[in-house]
Amino acid sequence: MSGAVYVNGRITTREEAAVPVYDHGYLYGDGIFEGIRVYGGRIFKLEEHLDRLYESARHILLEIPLARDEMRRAILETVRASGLRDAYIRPVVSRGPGDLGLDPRKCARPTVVIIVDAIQLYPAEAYARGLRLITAAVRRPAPDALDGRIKSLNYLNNILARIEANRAGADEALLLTRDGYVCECSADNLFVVTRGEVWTPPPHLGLLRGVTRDTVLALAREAGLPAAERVFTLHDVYTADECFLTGTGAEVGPVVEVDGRRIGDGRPGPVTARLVAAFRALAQTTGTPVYVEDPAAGRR
Ligand code: PXG
Repeated sequence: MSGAVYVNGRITTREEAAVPVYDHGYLYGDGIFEGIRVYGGRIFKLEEHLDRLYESARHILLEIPLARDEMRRAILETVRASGLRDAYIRPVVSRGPGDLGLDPRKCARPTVVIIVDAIQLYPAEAYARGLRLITAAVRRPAPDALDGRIKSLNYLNNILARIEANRAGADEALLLTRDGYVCECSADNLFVVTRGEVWTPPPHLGLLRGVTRDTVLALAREAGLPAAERVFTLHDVYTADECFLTGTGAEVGPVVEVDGRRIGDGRPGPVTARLVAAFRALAQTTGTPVYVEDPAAGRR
């Protein structure tokens, strides 16, 4: 058995875990999720991921049937049940089983799933040589269509972009806003480094405000680098000294080519390398410990 899965209060195996086909998460993508990493038995940025989970729920008027403390406890219990010290955690809260109409009022109780499994790492070779991106023809939805800050179960836009990248033989797709500004990648945020300044687009453009993104902005500032949210175009990407992407799965990944243009000298850059090292150090040394007695449960 690999991993453990919590479904509505019961922890089971990957093989046995199931949700009803009438769940509106399945029928309509009506729900939200998170992607969290466990490094060396510690959950990285758990509180930030919980913040975003509850904010996404609030936006879509989904009442998570667990209070935040209960959700935190359920996540910890599921990781413990998996026995894994390095893992990927996927909490998913969907509208729950309803009927075939999309009206969420038919769904009596949201479904809560927490998947804990081994992490599928990107090949180390991709980090050493750097990633190649293409700009997708498909655009990120405008925030007044579907705000990218909701980490929703509607990933078709991202998947269409990813298919474009796959068909072009690229590692990832870069998506623009309706107005042509750089937004984010299919499952990662994007940064450029130009003349020592670190830029990433602001969340109101309709991107997911990545936990890794916010962490890297803070690490850059701690390292004394000017780091800012800026609205910019592909011109700024093509002419950047360095480019990298950030995400829970990818961590900090150097980008060396975008739309056939070599970025900088075509190799992972020094600022990126510093941020990769700073991020790894933080991920290995901080986080919520999983395998210690829960202080609340410890009172006898
Ligand atoms: N933008 C989008 C659209 C995302 O889905 C990020 C940015 C980065 O956010 P974090 O908080 O992870 O720094 C994501 C990340 C995966 C995976 O397996 C990641 C995401 C979604 C699905 C899978 O890496 N989201």
